[in-house]
Amino acid sequence: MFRSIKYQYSIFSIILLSLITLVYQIGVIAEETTYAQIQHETNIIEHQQQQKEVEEKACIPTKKITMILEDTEIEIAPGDKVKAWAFNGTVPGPTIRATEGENISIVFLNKGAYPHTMHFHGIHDDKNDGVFPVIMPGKSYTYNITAEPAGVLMYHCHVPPVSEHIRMGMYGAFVIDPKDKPLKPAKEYYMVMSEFSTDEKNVTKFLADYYPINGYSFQYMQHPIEINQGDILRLYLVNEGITIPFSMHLHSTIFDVYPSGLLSNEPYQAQSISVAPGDAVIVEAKWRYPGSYMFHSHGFQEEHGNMGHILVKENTTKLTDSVSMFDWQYDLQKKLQIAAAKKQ
Ligand SMILES: [Cu+2]
Repeated sequence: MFRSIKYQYSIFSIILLSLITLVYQIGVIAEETTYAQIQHETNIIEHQQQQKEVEEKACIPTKKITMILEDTEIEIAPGDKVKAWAFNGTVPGPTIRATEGENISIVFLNKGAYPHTMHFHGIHDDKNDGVFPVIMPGKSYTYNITAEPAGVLMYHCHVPPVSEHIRMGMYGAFVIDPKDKPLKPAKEYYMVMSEFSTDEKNVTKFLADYYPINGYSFQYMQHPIEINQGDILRLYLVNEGITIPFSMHLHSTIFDVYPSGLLSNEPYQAQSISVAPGDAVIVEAKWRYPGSYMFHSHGFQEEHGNMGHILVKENTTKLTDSVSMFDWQYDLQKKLQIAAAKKQ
């Protein structure tokens, strides 16, 4: 009897001990599972946070630009004015310049009477392609683009009929400096080729009345482009016309050309360079002899605004860094297009 009680007690003890062990193990497993789950969820949250930070960093614009479109009147040749749809009051609009890979935010405000957009050449998604949405009068839209590829591109309105919106003046140059490949020291200018009709009822007529460089006919005849003998003159040239190519010729030199305005292209030598509507080139030229030389597009355009002088100065010192003349050019353009127009 006593043995039986002892036996039963032993069995009971073993069962109790087993139960306690089992409960403990279940507890440990449950705790480990909960910990693993928390760890897993933490990893997901951390990953999402890192992803968000990467995306936010990629979207942070390093350059913010405001473009206000207004209906205005500008002078394009002495005594000749045209109605224009102008970015920030000028045709062409301001030249946008950025470094390759920079994130640019462009706030476009349409203060004109018609719908417009800003379309950029280059690489971007469809939200920032400037075809849709169309920006109605009084509305604004922010375009977020990355500056790529290196070279010279362009921007223009893309509301149909596009040729009319371009002829009315909605365009400009977009220069992208290479990030990791410094260019040779040069004196730098931009040249936007365009067409103007003085017939308000026939803005898109095939034969334009003026084909100016940077919006004012023959402006560089009285205000020549200057370069020292032996230094490089770098021209960022875009054709914003809607009809025929411009065949730019520089007197007394043979020059290097980056086809389509892209620095990734191998340059070649040329005596004149033909640039079709919507295309661009970068030209690098040097002069052996000091003097005053002409530049112009060959053909009909040269007698209709597309001609200027380059003054090559004698100098023994050489450029050690590139010098941008963009501000000088834009100030001259504003003075001629706006200030002169207001005087009359
Ligand atoms: Cu437009």
